[in-house]
Amino acid sequence: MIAMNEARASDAPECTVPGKYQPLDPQSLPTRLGRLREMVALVGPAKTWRVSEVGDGNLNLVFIVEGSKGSVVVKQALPYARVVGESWPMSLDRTYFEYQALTRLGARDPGRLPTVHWFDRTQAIMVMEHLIPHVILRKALIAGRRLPNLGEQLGLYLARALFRGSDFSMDTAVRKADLALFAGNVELSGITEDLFFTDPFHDHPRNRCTKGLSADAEAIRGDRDLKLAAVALKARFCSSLQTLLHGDFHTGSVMVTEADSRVIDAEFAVYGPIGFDIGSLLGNLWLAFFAQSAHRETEDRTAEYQAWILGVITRVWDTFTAEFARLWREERGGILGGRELFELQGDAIGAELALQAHLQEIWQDTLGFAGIEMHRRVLGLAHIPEFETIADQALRVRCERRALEMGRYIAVHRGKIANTQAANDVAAIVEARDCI
Ligand code: SR1
Ligand code: MG
Repeated sequence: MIAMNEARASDAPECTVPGKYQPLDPQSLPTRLGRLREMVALVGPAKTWRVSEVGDGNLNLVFIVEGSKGSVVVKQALPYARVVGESWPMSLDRTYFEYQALTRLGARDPGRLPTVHWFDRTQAIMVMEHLIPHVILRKALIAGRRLPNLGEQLGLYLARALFRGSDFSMDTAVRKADLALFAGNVELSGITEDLFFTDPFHDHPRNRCTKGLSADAEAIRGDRDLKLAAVALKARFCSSLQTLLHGDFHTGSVMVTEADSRVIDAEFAVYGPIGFDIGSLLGNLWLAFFAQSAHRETEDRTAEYQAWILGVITRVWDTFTAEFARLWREERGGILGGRELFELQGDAIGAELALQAHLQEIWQDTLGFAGIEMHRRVLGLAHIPEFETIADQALRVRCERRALEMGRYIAVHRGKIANTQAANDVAAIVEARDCI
């Protein structure tokens, strides 16, 4: 890491536009960042730069800057939500929270997040490592690529980041200060509270769905058991502040090669329940599962690739639990360490039972959050390319309806589904139903 200094912009004001925030564009970027020594060291002289804007997310500008020495990513927040436009104003502070989160999550599982080279709070700019030849995991799942290390790497990341950011690990004073810091990320937490847990279950103008699904959406708004699950899970998200979450850990927040998986886009970071990040990821993997019949050429290929996705889900969870258990045994400390009650009294079994109780609770939360994620990606504002790229509307409706059916089942029955095998069986049964 070269530098991460909020004061840097005022030390060297000629490096950026002094004073007021201004959005970058490919033409102005070399002039505005061309004298920044971190940029020159990594990319080369500004006259050699080629700049392209590649952001395809819902919120920010993302530029790739290539030059004679190398390349970097420059990410900048806009003062509004890109997906909607200027009618949805947003503060620029999300870059500050993302910078703080990337630093912490990166230290908890070294090598799994991009290096941050430079950060400017006023301009809401981060200069980061350009991950090449990585692609967004969603795109790899649409293309049907098999990634042999994916499940293990993401399971390890989840265990390390979520355990080491929790009261099982952190020093009390640091943890409380951090809790206060990320409590300030109110705008983005508010988006999750509304878009994830509430919008899909009532008639909100932000919502949209595929034409043939309007009746399904209406039925969901009248589904009391599902809405009870949604409000209970929202309460857990808001009140169970177990760890520092990535906060938006879907398959668009992971970049992959055959060998490597990297975690990006942590601007939604906030303290919340451990199962939230895991559920977001597994929910998106199940969504990818239900989209496959539209993206593979034959039924056999669909079934083979779907089996691979279900295997990844099992691998993520098994790796997560094994690593979480190792950290529990070897690193446990902090406010909730509790060794005085168990190991220090010679009661190793008690410590294992406490671990199992936590894992059980995390699994139940994981299923619940996955089920809600599967609803909001079909009925809410933020949809996913796995479904949006299906040109045949009738087929898209079938895929999305199956996702809703599974999402409902695992959210409502989250206390009764024993393990990933049972959850994957639900996916397979729903996929096989031809009345849908
Ligand atoms: C207005 S932001 C909509 C969604 O995009 C982000 O990626 C988050 O998932 C958020 O819910
Ligand atoms: Mg994002």
